[in-house]
Amino acid sequence: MSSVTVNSPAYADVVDLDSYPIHDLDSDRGRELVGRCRQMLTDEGVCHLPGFITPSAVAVMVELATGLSDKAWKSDQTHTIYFEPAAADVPAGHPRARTVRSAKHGIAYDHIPSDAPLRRLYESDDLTEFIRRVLDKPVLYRSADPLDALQMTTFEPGDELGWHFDRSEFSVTVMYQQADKGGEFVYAPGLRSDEDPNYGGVQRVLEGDTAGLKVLPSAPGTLAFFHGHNALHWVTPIEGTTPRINSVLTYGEVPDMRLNDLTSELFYGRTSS
Ligand SMILES: O=C(O)CCC(=O)C(=O)O
Ligand SMILES: [Fe+2]
Repeated sequence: MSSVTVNSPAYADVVDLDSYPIHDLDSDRGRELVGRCRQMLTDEGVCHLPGFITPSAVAVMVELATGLSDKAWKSDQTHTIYFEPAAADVPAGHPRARTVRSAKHGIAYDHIPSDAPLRRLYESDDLTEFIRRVLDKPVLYRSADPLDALQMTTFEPGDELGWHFDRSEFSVTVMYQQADKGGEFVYAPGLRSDEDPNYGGVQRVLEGDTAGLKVLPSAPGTLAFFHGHNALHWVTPIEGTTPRINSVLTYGEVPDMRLNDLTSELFYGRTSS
């Protein structure tokens, strides 16, 4: 009798592979999944996949983040929405002159145990390939940064991320725990384009106009892709007592992507070199 050995991926307990067959991307179901994600990204600038991470893996990550809280680096800074120095040669209230506040607690990659569910998933080539296909990139690499490649962020009560446009073209996040209140990811899809900075529209949002804003559904276990370069977004201040906990998964189109020392000091309190 012949036997067939089915190799189970190292992340088989981490991803709901029935709904999200990232181990089998060339199958009909795999192709359908990638197609659906690309369509969502094109239509909405975001793609959110609820229940991507299994509840048991989510629970382990929450426990890990809680146990590592004394290793989390608290950053609290003001910056412009463009992460550039505030402009002095524009009228008061202009988006280039305004500053916002961002406060969060970052747990570096090297504190996350190598058998942690999200590390096993992040370090698999299957996930990188799934993300590459959804983003339609010719090549995609995991970040080479020992602190930033896969981190966990805890947003404690009072923490927030001020309005900003990401410097990078896209981001990939996984949600583990939502706050009781606040901690919502609010965004303005397509508010600017590479051709048009739309300062008037940006100023209106900064002054409190909520027309056109959306909230990203972020139940625990959701994996999200987000084009944050042209969509202004913020994470609203955390209220209540439960921290918001998530991970950002970092990728690049070059193999040796790392943070510069200044950014590393800011977000992790140290450099990796
Ligand atoms: O925490 C989030 O959901 C988004 C984080 C974000 O916008 C960023 O890191 O630039
Ligand atoms: Fe962002």
